Amino acid sequence: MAAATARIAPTGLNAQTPGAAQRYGKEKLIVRSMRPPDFETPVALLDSFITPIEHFYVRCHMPVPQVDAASWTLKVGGEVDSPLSLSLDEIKKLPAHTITMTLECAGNGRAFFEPAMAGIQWEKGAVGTARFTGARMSDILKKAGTRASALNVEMHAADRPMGTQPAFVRQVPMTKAVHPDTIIAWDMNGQPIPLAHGAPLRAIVPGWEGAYSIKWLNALNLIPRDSDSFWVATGYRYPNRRVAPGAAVDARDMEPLRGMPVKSLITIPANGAALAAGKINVGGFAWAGENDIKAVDISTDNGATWQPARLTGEQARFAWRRFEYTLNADKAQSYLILSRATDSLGNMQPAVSQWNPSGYLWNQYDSVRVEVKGA
Ligand SMILES: Nc1nc2c(c(=O)[nH]1)N[C@H]1C(S)=C(S)[C@@H](COP(=O)(O)O)O[C@H]1N2
Ligand SMILES: [Mo]
Repeated sequence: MAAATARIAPTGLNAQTPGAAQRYGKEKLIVRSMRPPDFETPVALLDSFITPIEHFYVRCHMPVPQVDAASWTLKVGGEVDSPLSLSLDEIKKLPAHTITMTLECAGNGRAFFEPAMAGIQWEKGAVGTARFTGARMSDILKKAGTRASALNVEMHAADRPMGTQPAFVRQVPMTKAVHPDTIIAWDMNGQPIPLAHGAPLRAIVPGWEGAYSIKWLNALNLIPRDSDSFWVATGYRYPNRRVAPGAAVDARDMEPLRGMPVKSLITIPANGAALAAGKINVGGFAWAGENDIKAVDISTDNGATWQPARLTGEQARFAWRRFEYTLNADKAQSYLILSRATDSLGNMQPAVSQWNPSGYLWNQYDSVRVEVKGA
């Protein structure tokens, strides 16, 4: 667990590149990469159920494209009876559906794995919760007439690869594509989706890792097989068995990521805080992809004993749940506060995350250390 608390004041590239996140209105975020823009939310700014857009993390594999909403089209083709090209206005005429979703990058927490691997060194803040409004993907597919032969929906986007990078094409299996909560969104937190978050249209595939929620979406291609896109065939895969940290894993033993594992994040107090002895409010969020949160427990004795936290606030199927705990810190000493969530299927956060070659799904107990001073 030491790795999770070692980095007390994450700064990313901010010191070298002051204002790098300004053009996206993301001044308060940690710059992990400038080009393409990859910005992480400091944990202190995740202390609200809905993450305001200016605090919402940004993950881009390639530069943000130029978009024109007025001439935008979403093409639907492949295994359909009538291929379509829909304008934004036509899509907005379909029944609107709002989903409150916790979006998290599969690589959130990558920086804590030992041995380290290549990739954006996300710590705890490549996650946020927003309300997305859009049309159901199933309504759009129905318009085109889905054929029985369709197995997956390939999603294409307007961002263009850098150098030899393959285009960002992903697929979602038909069953998830037609789920009533899978939408094609034009609105985020009550405003048109901002450019960095995929304007004018993005897929929202709730409960699954963030890379399914394709930004700048411009085509759905129904296919009778698995996509041969690099980002499906090779990327976003996880070993089907436990492997030793640093081990090479055969490509045949790698399976696609789908839902997200149970996880918690302590948003108050801040790691490293100096506090007066007495009652300390501990709070944060817990989430588990498609599953609900059943319990969050807190330990202040390195995991020997656990006390239940209160689950409070709004409940939404694919969103994180607030937890609160009152710690009676009557001793002047150092406290390591651990949080451990359990989901509706009984899955519990592990004490140690399973290492994997791409550094995905880091979900071990969260921890913050605070120094309590006598009165
Ligand atoms: N077209 C496109 N869509 C994309 C990406 C991308 O690089 N290009 N990044 C994905 C990844 S890896 C994540 S985690 C989420 C991040 O969404 P956000 O930037 O709105 O937070 O978008 C996904 N959608
Ligand atoms: Mo991601």
